[in-house]
Amino acid sequence: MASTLTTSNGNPVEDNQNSITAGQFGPILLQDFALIDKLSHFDRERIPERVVHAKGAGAHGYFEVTHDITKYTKAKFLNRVGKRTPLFTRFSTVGGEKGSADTARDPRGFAVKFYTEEGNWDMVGNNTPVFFIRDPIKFPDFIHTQKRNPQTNCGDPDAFWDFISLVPETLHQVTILFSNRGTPDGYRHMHGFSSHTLKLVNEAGETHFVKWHFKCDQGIKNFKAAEAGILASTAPDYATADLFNAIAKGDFPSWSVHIQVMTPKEATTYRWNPFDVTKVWSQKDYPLIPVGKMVLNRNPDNYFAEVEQAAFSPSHMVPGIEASTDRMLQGRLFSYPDTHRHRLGTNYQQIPINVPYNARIANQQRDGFMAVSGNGGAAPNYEPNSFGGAKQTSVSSTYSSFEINALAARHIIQLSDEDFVQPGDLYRLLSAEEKSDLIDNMAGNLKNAKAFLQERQVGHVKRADKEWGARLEAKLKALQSKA
Ligand code: HDE
Repeated sequence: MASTLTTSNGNPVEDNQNSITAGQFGPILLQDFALIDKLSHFDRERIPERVVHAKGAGAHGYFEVTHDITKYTKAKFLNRVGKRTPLFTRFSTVGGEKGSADTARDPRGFAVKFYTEEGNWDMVGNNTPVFFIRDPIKFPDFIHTQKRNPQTNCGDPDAFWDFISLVPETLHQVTILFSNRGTPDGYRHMHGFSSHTLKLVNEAGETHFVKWHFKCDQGIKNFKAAEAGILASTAPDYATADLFNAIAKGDFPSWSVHIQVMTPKEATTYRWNPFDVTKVWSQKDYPLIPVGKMVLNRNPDNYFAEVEQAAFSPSHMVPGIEASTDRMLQGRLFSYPDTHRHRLGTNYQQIPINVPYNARIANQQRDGFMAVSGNGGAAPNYEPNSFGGAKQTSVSSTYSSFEINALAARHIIQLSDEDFVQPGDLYRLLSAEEKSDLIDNMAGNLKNAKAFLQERQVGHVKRADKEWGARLEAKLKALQSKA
C-alpha cells in the first residue's frame, strides 16, 4: 500500500503540485515549508565526486574461506574453513568523471569491504597487479595529467605522455593499460589484485609478506579498442548495467581468492624489491595459494546510499593483516580517510554502508557534523577511565612490531635496466594478436602527442624489448603518413 507523502520532518503533504501563493497569480509565501523543504534539499543534493575512481558500480556479497591459512594469519574472519563474511564490493574506472564512459581505457578499481567481527578490512586494489608509480608524492601530478587541461578543459595527450615518458617506471602498468586488459568487458570478467605487498601476522606473531589475487571465475574477457570506443557512445554505462543485470537475474559473479606468500628473509634477497608496486612476484617463484571465494549476490537498493557513500581505505585493517613498507601503500594509508572526511564528513564511518556492523564500536570519539549513531551515549568520553568505558587491548597481542634503524632522508629509488625487464617479459609473453593489439592501441593514442614525446616513449619501449620498440616506431610513422 502506498504510504503517505511527508516533509522531511514527517508532516503529511496534502498537495505536492501547487505551492502556497497569495491569490491565484500572487507570489509564493515563505511559510510554505513543504516547498522550501523540498527545494532546499534539492539544492544540496550533490557531494564532491571521488577525485579519482568517480565512476563505479557496487554490489553486496560474501567471502567464504575454502582453505586454511591460519599458519599465516590470525585474522578471525579467516580462522575456519567454511566461515562466511559479508562484504561490499565497488568496481570503478579511474580517470573519468562520474558521468564518464565505463569502457574507457583505464585500470579498473577493485575495492572490497569485509565486515568482519574485528571491524572492517578494506582490500582496495585494482584489476592490475602493478601501478604506474612507486612514490605517493608523484600521485597528484600523475593524476592531473589524466584529467582536463587547466586552460582548454579538454583531455591532454601531451600532458599524459610527457609525464609517462619522464617517469619511465610507469612502463609496466602502461603495457597492461594499452593491452586489451585496459578495456575489460565489464566488471565481471577481470581479476582483482591488492597490487601492494601486505603483511600477514599469525597467532605466534610471525609475519609473512603477501600479495592478494582475486581470480575471476567468469573468465577474462576484454574488448578490442574499436568495440570499447563504440560502446563509450552507445552504452556509456555498459559495465554498471552488466553487473546489475547479472545479479538481478541470479547469475552471481564470483572470484577465487589466493595469496602469494614470501618470508621476511626472502624479501631481503628477492631479485625485485617486494615493496615496489611497479613489480610483480613471479608465480613460478611464489605460486598462488588458495584462500576462499568472493561471491556477489545482492544489488544495492539505493545507489547513492550504498555505492556513492561507500568509503574504502587501505588503512582499514584487522589484526592479522597489516601494512608493508611499500611507499605507495604508506601514502594511501593517509590519503583515503582524508578524502572521506572531505567528501562525506568526519563521521563517515557512521553512514550505514561503512558501519563495521559485525564488530562493536567503542571509543572516545565524539561529536562532529552528522553524529547520527548515538554519539557514545552516556559512556565516558575519555580514556583511561574508571567508569566502565572502552579500554585498549594489550599492545603486544594485537599488532606486530618491527625494527627500523635507518637514516631519515628523501631516498631516491634509482631507475635502472631492471625496471624494463618485467614490461619486456610481459610483451614477450603475449600472443602475436595481443602484441599487434598492444602496438596499435599504444600508437593510436601516442600519435596524438608531440613528436618529441613519441620519440622519448619509443626509447623506453625499445629498452624493454627492441622488436616491440621498432614495431611501435614503425606504426607511429605509418599513422603519421596517413594523417
Ligand atoms: Fe587510490 N585513491 N590512490 N589507488 N583508489 C582513491 O579515495 C590514492 C592507488 C583505488 O571504490 C581516492 O575514496 C593515492 C593504487 C581504488 O571508492 C583517493 C595513491 C591503487 C579507489 C586515492 C593511490 C588504488 C581509489 C579517491 C598513491 C590500487 C576507489 C576517492 C599513493 C592498488 C575506491 C577515494 C572506491 C580511490 C588516493 C594509488 C586503488 C584520493 C594518494 C596503487 C580502487 O584517496
